[in-house]
Parts: sequence; C-alpha cells; structure tokens
Amino acid sequence: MKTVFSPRHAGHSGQTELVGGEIVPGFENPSRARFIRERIDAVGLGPVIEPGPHDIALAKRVHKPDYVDFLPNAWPMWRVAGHSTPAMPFVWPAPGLRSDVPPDTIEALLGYYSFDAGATFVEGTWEAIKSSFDTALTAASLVKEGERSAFALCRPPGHHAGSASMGGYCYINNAAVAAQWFRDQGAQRVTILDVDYHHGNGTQEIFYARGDVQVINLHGDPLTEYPHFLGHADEHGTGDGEGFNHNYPLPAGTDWAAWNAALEDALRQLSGFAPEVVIVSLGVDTFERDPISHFRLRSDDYPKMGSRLAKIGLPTLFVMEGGYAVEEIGINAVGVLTGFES
Ligand code: Q9C
Ligand code: ZN
Repeated sequence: MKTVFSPRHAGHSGQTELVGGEIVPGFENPSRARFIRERIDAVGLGPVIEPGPHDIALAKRVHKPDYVDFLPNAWPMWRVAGHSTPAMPFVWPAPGLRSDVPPDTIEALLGYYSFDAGATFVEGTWEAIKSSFDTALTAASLVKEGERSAFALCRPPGHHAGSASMGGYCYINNAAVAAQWFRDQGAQRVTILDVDYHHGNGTQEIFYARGDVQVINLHGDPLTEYPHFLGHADEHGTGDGEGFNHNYPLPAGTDWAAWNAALEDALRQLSGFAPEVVIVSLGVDTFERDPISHFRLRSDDYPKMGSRLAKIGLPTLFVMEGGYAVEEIGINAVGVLTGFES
C-alpha cells in the first residue's frame, strides 16, 4: 500500500490544550506522525510519497468559504493583536447569543469558527493544515487511478471539523474533502466509515442532509465521551440524508469482541448502500492504553480490523485521524494497513 505523507505537518508543534481547567501540552503532537512513518518503513508497507499541491477551493466544496479563508489568517491576526502564546478559542456564540454577525477581532473570530478550545494555532499550523488536505487528496487520486487502497498519513486530523467550525485538533475535514472529491470525479455513492474513538461530528454534520455520502461512526458514547453533543444512536440523517447516517455509541471498556460486533452491523449497512469507494477515518485511540480514551482494543486487534475491512472488497482510502498512545500508534495504525493487505 502506498502512503502519502508530508514533512510539512511538523511546524504544527508546541500547541497547548485545556484539560480540567489546566493548560497542558497538546496530546496531538508531531511525534504521532513520526512514529507512524517509522513503522511504515519497519514493516515495509510500501512507498511513501509526498503530496502534490491542490486548490484550496476543493475544501470549500464541504466547508463554508469564509471559514476556509479564516484558517490561514488566524495565526497572523493573533500575532498582530499582540499575543505570542498559541491562539486558543475561549468565547462561543452558544444558543441565545447571535451567530449571524461575524465579529472583527481575532479573539472573537476564533470562537465564531470553533466549537471548543481544542483547535489552537501556532506559527506552522496553517502549513500543516494545508499539507494534511493535500495529503488526503493525493491519496484519493491514487485510489481513483486504480490502487486498491492508499494511506493518507494526515496530520492534523480532520473528522471533528464541521462545515464552519474547527475543534478537537481538527481544522479541515480531510475525509469529507476526499469524499466530495470522489463524488465530483463521478463516484455515485461514497461511504465514510469512522473508527476513531471519538464521534466524527464534523463529518456527520457535513453530510447529514445528503444521501450520496453514507456516514457510519463507531465511538465512545457521547453521554460521557468527547465531543458530547453529537453521536447518539437516534441520529439517522435528515431530508435527502434520512437513513444514511449510522451511529454506534459504545460504552467505556468496549473490547474487540463488542467493537467487532458493532462493526459487523455497520458493514451490513455499508453493503446495503453499495458505495463505489470506502473512506476509513482511521483513529487508533480505541487502543487500551490511549491516554484520553476508554476502549480496550489491543495491538493484535488492529490487523483483524484491517483484514475485515479488506473483505468489503471495495477501493479503500485510509485517512489518519486520532490516536495518542504515541509509543504504540505506529504499531496500531500500520497494523490495520498490513491486516488489510494480508
Ligand atoms: N480529557 C481526535 O481524536 N479532548 N480528537 C478530550 C479528554 C479532545 C480528539 C478531553 C479530544 C479530541 C481527532
Ligand atoms: Zn479521536
């Protein structure tokens, strides 16, 4: 399997996040991509190529144009406003406040274009976001050109990013951009299967009223797990999208047996939809030792996951999302890919 990977992710470094009222180093850090990259070589997964540049207009097919235009401006505006810390949102237009008037200052704009404080900017953040977007589209092109599968080693991740909102370490929704690109290239139906521990709220929101992109999520129950405010089992889609969204919220402690049972049900939904291409939002924060998650998958479960996904028998694009047990992230993420190829 070919991997697409850009060293330009690395400038997105030294971000902070809020955990229990304390500002701590971000769990989403450059070593994640480095460990995965090293594991690809260690197991000989296949060639690693750099992405080519893609027109940012492709992101505006799934995100609001003003949101996409904001992203490269966030850090420069933050600096002009006199700050030198990472740019972090801290005030939001919750229900009862007005969200129809875009504010002028960067402090307010960060909140206007986010749903939490979990997407912060440093000097190299925009370059990393753009490289991650380019990575997804370059890998999508490989699949479109006939590769059975490809791995987009994206960083930062994307599945929490909605049509006009960042959050949860995500800015541009790389999997959603790729799904739309496959549609624009002529695929009639595309499925996004999101196996990250956290519900892919952004992906769900983007396609919720559409019947051409099926969205399936297996994740920690939002009653207790981030992102809390989407991802319940009764969210089936709306309008033309009715019946094309499927959520599998699972309890803390879920192990491979229970996770795999949910996957089998999910794959029945997928087969019934008969997509032409599958995009896997690949998070490995389902791992038993993930520092911010509560499932119990073990390293030897990931090849089983990959081998089951291969049995679907469709062209498959893997897009990297979360996973924060950095020492094992390479073993686990690449384990899915080697399992797929076995
Ligand atoms: N104490 C992805 O996996 N923080 N994003 C949760 C846990 C946000 C995860 C708080 C987690 C975001 C792509
Ligand atoms: Zn996650």
